[in-house]
Amino acid sequence: MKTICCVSDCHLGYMHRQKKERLEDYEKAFTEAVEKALKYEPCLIIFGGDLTEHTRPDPRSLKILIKTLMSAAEKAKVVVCVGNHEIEGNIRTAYTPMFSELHGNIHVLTADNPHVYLDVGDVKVGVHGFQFLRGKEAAEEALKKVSSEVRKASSEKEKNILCIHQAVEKYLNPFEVSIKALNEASGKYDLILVGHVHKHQRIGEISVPAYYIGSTERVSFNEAENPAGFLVFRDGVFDKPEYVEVTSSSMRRISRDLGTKTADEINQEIKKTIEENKDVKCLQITVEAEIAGDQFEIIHDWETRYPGYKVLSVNVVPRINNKAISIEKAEIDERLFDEYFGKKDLAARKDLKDLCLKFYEQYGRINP
Ligand SMILES: [Mn+2]
Repeated sequence: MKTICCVSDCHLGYMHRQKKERLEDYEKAFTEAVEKALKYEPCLIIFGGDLTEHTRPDPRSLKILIKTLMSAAEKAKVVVCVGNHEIEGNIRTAYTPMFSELHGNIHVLTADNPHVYLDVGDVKVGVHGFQFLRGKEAAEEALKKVSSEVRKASSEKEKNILCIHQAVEKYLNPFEVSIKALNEASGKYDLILVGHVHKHQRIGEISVPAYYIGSTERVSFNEAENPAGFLVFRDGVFDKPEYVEVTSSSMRRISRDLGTKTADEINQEIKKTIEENKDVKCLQITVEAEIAGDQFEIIHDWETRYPGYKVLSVNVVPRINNKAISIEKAEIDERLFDEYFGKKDLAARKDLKDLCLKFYEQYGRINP
């Protein structure tokens, strides 16, 4: 048996942090993963779901997806699992099952059509699975039913692979598939592939080789430390896959406690951190500090100041000491509005101040 490649969670069409610049990252990572996968001359490419971010993908993402799947299908058998991002209410609202119509080599796994048997060289490979199912009961029942229909491989010339897109116990909470349920099903399979959790990892609790395939590009700063890539199984060996990285936008998250600092000192610290990390494309800085003096001076428009980043997210979390909690009672009057507008550099905006004052008079007073 030749090589099998697995690609998952590409999230085409995702606009991370509303940044248009991020759209191309998901596109590039997806096309690069498939192009690189094809260089391994695989007999089979398995897609683990969530290929698109939205249930109704934008035309550009859909075009790229169709084009890429069609070109892959010219060179290999293609099996596609349907992820939660591709389904709105139920499987009828998903576009993904239609991809079966595109090419004789493309098979989409759904609960209505959960088995495909492929002649791969001299080996018959059964790929089994179903679309993402919400809820533990539905997912475990489908797993049980689908697995009961699988005939366990009786020789080296037969292999069975399960491919699902679900949260497995211990890997994500809430989960739909328990370790127990997956282990009970695992006897029928030689390999279990799962999409949904974006970090590539082996699901070590299962008695056969089982893996989260992993995503091709990160969708959140929580994934900053994850590699981005796809999986390659060579020569029918399932317990030692190769993880091939693809180009992704480098990401880093930095978290610091600055103790007690003035707004100016906090700004300087943030500026230094931003300038020290220009080697990454996506940077998140979280700074916790007890702010001495005025908070108004804290800078918020770092993204406009440093346009070289694709995403630059700076959060200042003020830590409140007990002293600060004893709130000074202040009378809200025009003088206070003047002070606020002065500190915000908006003294010239008398119109805005008057409007705020008017709204306060109209809606804000507790005792009119
Ligand atoms: Mn998912």
